[in-house]
Parts: sequence; C-alpha cells; structure tokens
Amino acid sequence: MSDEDAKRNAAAAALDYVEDGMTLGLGTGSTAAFFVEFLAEEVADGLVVRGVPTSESTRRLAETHGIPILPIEQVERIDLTVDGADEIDPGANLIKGGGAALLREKIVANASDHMVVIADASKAVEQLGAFPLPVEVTPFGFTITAKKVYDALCATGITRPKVKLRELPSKGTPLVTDGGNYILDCSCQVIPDPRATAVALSVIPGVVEHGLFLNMARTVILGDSEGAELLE
Ligand code: ABF
Repeated sequence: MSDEDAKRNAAAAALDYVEDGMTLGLGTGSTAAFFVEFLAEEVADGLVVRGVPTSESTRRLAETHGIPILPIEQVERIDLTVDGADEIDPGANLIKGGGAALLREKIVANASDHMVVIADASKAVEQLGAFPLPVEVTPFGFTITAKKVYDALCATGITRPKVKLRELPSKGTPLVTDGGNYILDCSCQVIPDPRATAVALSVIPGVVEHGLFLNMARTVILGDSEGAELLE
C-alpha cells in the first residue's frame, strides 16, 4: 500500500460530507491537498461551495483549482472542515501542526459545525505523543516561553520532554508561520493526560496555540490501499 493511495482514498471519502452551498474549511497537508483536488472536480461539475483555506499554501492550491475563496474576515461560521492530522487517538483527539498551520487550522475547525479528519491509517495511535507536539509561540521571549512549556509538560506527567525550536531545513533560522510566529516541537513520547497538558500550555504567556485538537473532530476517515474506514 502506498501512503499516497491511502491518503487519496481518505480524501475521496470525505466528499460524501460536502453539500451544495456549503462553506468549507480547507485543511493543510498532503491529504487535505488531495481533498482540494477532488473537490475542484466537483466544482467544475457545478458544485457550489466557498472555501476557507487554513494556510497560504492551501489558498494558492484552491485558487489554482478554481475553488471560490471566502476571505476569513467575512466568515462567522463554517459548515464543514476537512483537514489532516499527525496523530489520531481512539477518541478522535488529534495532534496537528506538523505542517506549521495549527493556529489557522484550529480557528477554522473551531468555527465549523462539523470537522472531518482525513488521514492514512498509519496516523491512528492508541495514545497521543509519539509525534512531537507542535506549540506555536510569539518570537518575543520564545526562550522564556520554551522553558515554561517544558515545565508545563513535566507538570502534566510527561517525563523528560524535549522542546526544540523548529528551524528551516539547512538554513538554521527559525521557521516563521503564516501568522508570524515560531513553532516549538515538543518530543513527549507519550502524553498521559492530553486535556491537562492542553490547559497547562494554553495559560502560558507567549503560547499562541498548541497542536492538541481535543474533542473537535466528529468524523475520522482512515484510508488504506483498499479504501477508507469511517470512525464517527
Ligand atoms: C495538517 O496536515 C497538519 O495539521 C498536519 O500536521 C498535516 C498532516 O499532513 P499529511 O496529510 O501530509 O500527513 O493538517
């Protein structure tokens, strides 16, 4: 099975949730990109939707494929968001942010009546934490914030976490998100109490947002070479 086939199968299955006239949150990452491409085919066949992209890259992709874009400033609510994830636990809790778009993804997902997560089956885990948890922080005082993040992870049952500033590959300079912030990648191995960790991170001055998406996804679609499995 190629990951790509699995991602395509998950993305294709998400089209079943799209209805004419919807405002759609468009996620970031390779699986969400397949969804945008399949959605564009439906738009070309007459489907009327408006897309709300969660990153500049998704906005460019959607525009290239002729999907009408609704400026986020004009959006109060979204009918359906289709987005990827880095890890998915049995309760549909997610780690997201590997694509550095977690802030906009969470704003859009939180405004949505229905969030559908699409991923290849390898993203399904028993317990969150093997994927480094992204935490978006303001550049001002990020070293201070990183220490506070480390303390919060330790205080919520994570042993010997490692907190690392995400840098641009082979540049040695910090990655800057669409929102002008930095990303700290927190290697936790296991996150015993995601809710407690989410709360502890959210109150740290300098933390803009974190990649724990808890109780936000109503539907998970896991793709494999044969097709897609729905978890609702
Ligand atoms: C985005 O896509 C991010 O939240 C997540 O990190 C990434 C997953 O990428 P892919 O679909 O390419 O595995 O949703």
